[in-house]
Amino acid sequence: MKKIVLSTALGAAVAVAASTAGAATLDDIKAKGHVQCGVSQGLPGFSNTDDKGNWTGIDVDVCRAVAAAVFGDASKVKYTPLSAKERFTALQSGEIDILSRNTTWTMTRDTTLGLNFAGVNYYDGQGFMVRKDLGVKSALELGGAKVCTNTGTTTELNVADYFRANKLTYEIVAFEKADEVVQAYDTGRCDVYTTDASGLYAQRLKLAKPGDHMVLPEIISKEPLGPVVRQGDDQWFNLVKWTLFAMINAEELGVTSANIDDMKKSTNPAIKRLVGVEGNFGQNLGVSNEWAYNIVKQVGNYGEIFDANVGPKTPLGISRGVNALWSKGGLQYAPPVR
Ligand SMILES: N[C@@H](CCC(=O)N[C@@H](CS)C(=O)NCC(=O)O)C(=O)O
Repeated sequence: MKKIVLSTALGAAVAVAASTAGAATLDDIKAKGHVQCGVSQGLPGFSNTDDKGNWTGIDVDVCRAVAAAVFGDASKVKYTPLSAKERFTALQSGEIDILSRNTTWTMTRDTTLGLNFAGVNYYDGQGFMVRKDLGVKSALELGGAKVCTNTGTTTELNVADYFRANKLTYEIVAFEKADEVVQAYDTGRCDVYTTDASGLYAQRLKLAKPGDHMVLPEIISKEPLGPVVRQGDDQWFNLVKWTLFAMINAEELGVTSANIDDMKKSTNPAIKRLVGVEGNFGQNLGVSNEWAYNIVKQVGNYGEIFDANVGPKTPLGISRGVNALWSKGGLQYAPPVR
């Protein structure tokens, strides 16, 4: 990371992390030619490598969209797989430019880590998975259970709150690596696997017999997941934030990767601004006015990205639910491009 050298009153030079002094992350990224993106170590639908070793997922698509906005080329991304525990340090130290790793926006993370959450690309909540033959139909029947989970996550605190509030005892079995949690649960070291509900659907695919397991109906927390950047660089923060907004606005306006070339001829002013034929919206972000055109053309609008990675036709099979657009009864809402 770039260091800024300040002179102190005593004349000694101190190096200050550029992140806290308004570092030009966008300039650094343009100079090195790629976006360095922190992702998970493998969570299907969110960030996971396919059989050719390519990263795919809804979180990966945020990184690709950012690269499309900056370079007009969604492939200019390098990935750093990170455990839950490692992720914030990697961003703080400048090892990565953006963290896009099923990370919950909480007040503590937002206010004490020197980081900013740029939005929410997936509204989630914590759930529980059990073996069907355990015979349990509700989380309220889990008193005395051994509960498997990941360290360094919001999950541990939520589970403690939930069991305490419901006067249930439990024993936590926690691991740093997600695959260790999956294996421990699959081999019967615990009765319950708890994490974000989307994570349960994703990790269930890795179990020896996915059909032998069920997700219980209770959702015990709010887990708004989204991309994170360092504090102190508003230009970069704006770029990541508006990349997300562009994908949501595109869906709302009916602009897709398939029709965006025709949409360039649209007479709708909101579409004209989004696709860059009117206004200087890209320039104001420090990139080309084709920024949103490139995002949608190369990566897709929010709905396309959701459907391709986690939607009903994927192995995860998740319906839009609260992740539907606000105009369709969901929570996904973006301020206008104008
Ligand atoms: N959203 C929660 C949980 C995130 C988390 O780390 N979940 C685990 C379980 S789904 C995970 O990502 N595993 C995949 C990995 O570590 O690569 C948080 O931000 O703390």
